Amino acid sequence: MSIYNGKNIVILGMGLTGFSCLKFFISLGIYPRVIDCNINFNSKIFIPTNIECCFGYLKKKWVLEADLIIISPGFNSYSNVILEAKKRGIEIINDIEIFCRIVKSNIIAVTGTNGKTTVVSMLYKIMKKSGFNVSLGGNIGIPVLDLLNHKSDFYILELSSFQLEYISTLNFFCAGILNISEDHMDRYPNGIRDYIFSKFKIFSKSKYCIINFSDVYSKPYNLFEMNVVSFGTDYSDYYFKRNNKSINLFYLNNKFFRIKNYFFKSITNFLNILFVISITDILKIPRKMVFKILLNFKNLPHRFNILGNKKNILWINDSKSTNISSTILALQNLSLFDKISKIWLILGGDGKLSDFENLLKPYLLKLRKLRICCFGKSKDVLYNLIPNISYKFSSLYCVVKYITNCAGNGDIILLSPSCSSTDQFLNFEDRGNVFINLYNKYNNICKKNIFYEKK
Ligand code: UMA
Repeated sequence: MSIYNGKNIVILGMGLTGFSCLKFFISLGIYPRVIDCNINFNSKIFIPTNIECCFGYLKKKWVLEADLIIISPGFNSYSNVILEAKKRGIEIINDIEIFCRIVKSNIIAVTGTNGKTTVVSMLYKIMKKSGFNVSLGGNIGIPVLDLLNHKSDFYILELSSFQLEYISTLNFFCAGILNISEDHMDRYPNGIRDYIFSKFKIFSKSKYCIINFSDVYSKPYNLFEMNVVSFGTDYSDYYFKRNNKSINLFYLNNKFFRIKNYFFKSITNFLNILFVISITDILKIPRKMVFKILLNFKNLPHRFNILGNKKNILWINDSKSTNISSTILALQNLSLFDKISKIWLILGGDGKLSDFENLLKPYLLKLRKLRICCFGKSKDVLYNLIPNISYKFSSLYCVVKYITNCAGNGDIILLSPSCSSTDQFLNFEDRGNVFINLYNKYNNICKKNIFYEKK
């Protein structure tokens, strides 16, 4: 008998998370109810016929008569029904909480606004190559309950703020926040404080807490109660210094590595590297092995990927930039490039109620070089930031068509939209793939178009 037997359980959302939770309960002989609000929900055939389902709306009665609610990260915690369930004291948890209750192995948990998928992927690769029995899952796209099939000594979990909201069994071996900046403000009506609060939960009872000292929002007030390993500025345990041709990495003021010619053309990546090394040092993985893997680590797709330099115009796909800070980082990265003529910055999508005023402030001085092309749901807000250098379009297709007519020698075309993609695309990958196809098309690169083009 498990602690879940005999309970009236309802699963909210039947995406990746919901399905893995349903599989888990069925394996225990428990048959929860499931709800998905999508009217066009088309995965019903994958749900066993003895499961009670509600599709198209959030059936309040089922939610409020449940003993246990299993919530998917896409559900808004501030919806009336969820608030009412909380008021009535109904237990609400998620797949990560179920996982943490079961697993006794060491968990390395990583959160942050930007870069989490990259660092967990780096860490996983290094640990695997070093002979650790390790699994990777979470927000990266692998629901954690699916990891239970592969018994591991270490689990690396990428966690979003939405996932952290509903975990109470937090007892990680190592927890880290890469960075925090404004994102998902449509889900946090009380503003960034709630978002930060949810991220800070990751440190509760963690044996090692990896903290970014160069990031204002990432430092918890109770630092002195934690076993902190810091990275970032030169007041940190791990930091880097840049000179003309190389980057030097330091640990406790001792230089331990010199990176020549910036093998990662991105400032963010140096912080990511330090974050990873702070954990591999705890695990006592030889640094030689760590660097061997890091030096060969290819940027994940859609993250500041240079597509090519055709007709002396550089195309960069940074479709994963779904928030302001990520686009600011992309613009900062451009400072590593010599002799730029114009930067054609492509912004647009669903702005998630972000305050875009913050986006371009640091770049006001360099505006002569900047041209902004906006599309999608937030195009008007984005256009109005600096109308005299901005252009509006209905779609990414129209944006690229326009830019290719105007761009010239030494220009950079940067897709770094600052918005989520779901108003016009399936996800950021879909948006990035459309951009890649357009790059191929306008440069007469004959690659088989495996992705469709949106016009
Ligand atoms: N749904 C409702 N009502 C709602 C919201 C959603 O019924 O109010 C339904 C949808 O119709 C859909 C299902 O719920 O059928 C989708 O659930 P979901 O949005 O929670 O998504 P999952 O498929 O379960 O994927 C989730 C994460 N999604 C989100 O956080 C939005 C995935 O992260 C994650 O990979 C997966 O769990 C496995 O852990 C994606 C993401 O966009 C990559 N994350 C955000 C980010 O990185 O910025 C946080």
